[in-house]
Amino acid sequence: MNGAKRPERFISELTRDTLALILAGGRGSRLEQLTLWRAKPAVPFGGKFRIIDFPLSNCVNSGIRRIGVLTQYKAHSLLLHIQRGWGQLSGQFGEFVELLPAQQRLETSWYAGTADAVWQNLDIISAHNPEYVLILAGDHIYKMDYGPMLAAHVTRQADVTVGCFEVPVGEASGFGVMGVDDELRIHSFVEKPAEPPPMPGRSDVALCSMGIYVFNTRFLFEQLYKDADTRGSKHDFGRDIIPGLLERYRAFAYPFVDPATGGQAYWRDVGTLDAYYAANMDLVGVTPELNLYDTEWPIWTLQEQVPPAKFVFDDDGRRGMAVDSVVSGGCIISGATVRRSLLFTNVHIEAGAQVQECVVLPQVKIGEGCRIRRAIVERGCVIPPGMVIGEDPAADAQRFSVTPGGVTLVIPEMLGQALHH
Ligand code: ADQ
Ligand code: ADP
Repeated sequence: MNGAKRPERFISELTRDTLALILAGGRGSRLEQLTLWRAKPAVPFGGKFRIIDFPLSNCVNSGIRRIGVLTQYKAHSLLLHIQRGWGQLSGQFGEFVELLPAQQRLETSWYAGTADAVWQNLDIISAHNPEYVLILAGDHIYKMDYGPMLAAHVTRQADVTVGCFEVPVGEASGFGVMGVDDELRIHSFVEKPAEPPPMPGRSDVALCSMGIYVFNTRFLFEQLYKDADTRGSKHDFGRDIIPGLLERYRAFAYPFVDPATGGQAYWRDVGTLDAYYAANMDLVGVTPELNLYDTEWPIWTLQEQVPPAKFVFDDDGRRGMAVDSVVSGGCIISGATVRRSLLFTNVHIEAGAQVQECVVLPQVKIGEGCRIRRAIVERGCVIPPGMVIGEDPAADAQRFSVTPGGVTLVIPEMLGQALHH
């Protein structure tokens, strides 16, 4: 192993020898109307990003610059974002983000499970000839250096390494739950168990899979060939591949901890509208858990050509202002007040409007005198003057969609507006 000879280059040689595959093709319907026409990884997040920018940035910042994105359902918006925003990794110096849509080849069909999605791209993976394949989900929000995970994988002589973190037992049934020995070797793995087994000596937490995996390439191929021939397999990493290899092969867990504190790191699967809303709202605080201003670990995205945000008095001398808020480029706030909100690109808010605790996606217009609180406003909505949202849940439920947590989701169709963008 090269690491023994040149320790200072150990990790960078591993990352250079790795191909990342980002799975971005699941149906992901729990974000409801936000995923009506776009895949979950393409959903806007954090004022100017898309969810997929997080795993993509993690790869680039980790030094993994060969990346395939496996797309399937409702991929148009995602494809445009990646082509426009990530096209600069265009093959020069061997770096690329390659789009791998389903149904590209004869005799294959739509991707069945996650393993099938990778299986259908075996020839493309082979052509790149990586030593390791890092499999990631396109819909998780976190900042992670994959280098140390690769290093742990190689040092332990693992066949596969699974990223993991601790989850309260009551919330663990949505995950793959594993049992490990003192060396972190995985001895059991159950996908989404109804009764998640807790960690030994810690009855309140379960050790869960993040759905991210490092494989030795040859080993991955062997497992995928075997799985393709297995009757009854759903061709899914969590359901079939990982549980099926534990007995004979070396599978290890890699705990995702915050390198600064040694404690659990920030990781979110913004699976529901309430979780999506909470994760966005978190960012308007003074010191959010997820720091987007960290120059050590920038989150890269499509930089749209927009003018700076602008705040002006209206004709009646009312001040246009935003406090405790994130305001993106192209926004104009004219004699309106914005509090504890995120405004994505090109949001215009007219005189006298009050916007509080809202997540406002790009290209929205909020008319004069509107009062809106605790809402997610979808891209392209034009809120007519004087409309009140978020003050009367029963009335809102008639016109809009209200989450169990009491957040109102507004999309153009609910306002009687044609598709717009
Ligand atoms: P889930 O999140 O339920 O569990 P899944 O629905 O398979 O896993 O999605 C994983 C990723 O793959 C998502 O990014 C999704 O978009 C994508 N995907 C799903 N089906 C796809 C397909 N056919 N083609 C391409 N992409 C596809 C997984 C693991 C659990 C783990 C959780 C952590 O199975 O063990 O605990 O992730 O969130
Ligand atoms: P977004 O940034 O919100 O993902 P884009 O401007 O990137 O939207 O558009 C991506 C593609 O998504 C568009 O070309 C269009 O095909 C589709 N699209 C945009 N808005 C809608 C909509 N309201 N309903 C259906 N498809 C839409």
